[in-house]
Amino acid sequence: MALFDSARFSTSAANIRQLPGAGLPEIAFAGRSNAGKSTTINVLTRQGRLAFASKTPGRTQLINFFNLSRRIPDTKEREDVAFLVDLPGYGYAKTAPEIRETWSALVGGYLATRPSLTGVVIVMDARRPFMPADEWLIDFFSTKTHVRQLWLINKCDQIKNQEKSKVLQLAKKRAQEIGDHVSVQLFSGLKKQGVEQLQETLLSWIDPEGRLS
Ligand SMILES: Nc1nc2c(ncn2[C@@H]2O[C@H](COP(=O)(O)OP(=O)(O)O)[C@@H](O)[C@H]2O)c(=O)[nH]1
Ligand SMILES: [Mg+2]
Repeated sequence: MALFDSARFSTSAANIRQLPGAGLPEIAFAGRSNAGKSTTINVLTRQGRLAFASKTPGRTQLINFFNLSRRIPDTKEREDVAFLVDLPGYGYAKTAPEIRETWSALVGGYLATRPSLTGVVIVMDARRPFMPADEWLIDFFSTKTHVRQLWLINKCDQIKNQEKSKVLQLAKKRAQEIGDHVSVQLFSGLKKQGVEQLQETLLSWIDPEGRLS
């Protein structure tokens, strides 16, 4: 989808005061360090190095904003329509206490107070989905029905087909119990599986009335 190809790095924030002014819809990518958030953004936008997929877990302690834009009809100008937001990962055992504190002030502060937050993609490793920190996030948003959730079960190339359908079925049942604002899908950033489904879901969040296409 052209909208996602338009993604460009916009800005970074190391603390809550550096966050850009809220306005256009924002889709945040949350999850444990190393779950594949950055890879997912790269695959979604078809840009190999947009959100640098670091091999060193827990290293990126910045919130990175990427703008999505479209051409204004009948002009050569472009306008921003939404942002993808790559959040620093949580719950990595080696993380030093001071980094943890910075993390909760920054990510916790962003997630709890951002008025333009349209949806959260919770990226999980299919081999160990729904870890305590994921559950915390799911819980936090469960009654906030204006914020959509997508549980992205990533690295599904690492599990057998039988396991895949089991994980998906269980997760779907839970999502339904929470409400219509929660959806779930299997994904592999490595094998680029589930990319179209991801794009469709995110587009429906940004543009529920189909005005952009
Ligand atoms: N097997 C497999 N590895 C993946 C997949 N997605 C990401 N990875 C790897 O997992 C590691 C962490 O990915 P990254 O995107 O940096 O995770 P982040 O910390 O959540 O941003 C990297 O070595 C990626 O190559 C996937 O779908 N399958
Ligand atoms: Mg990352």
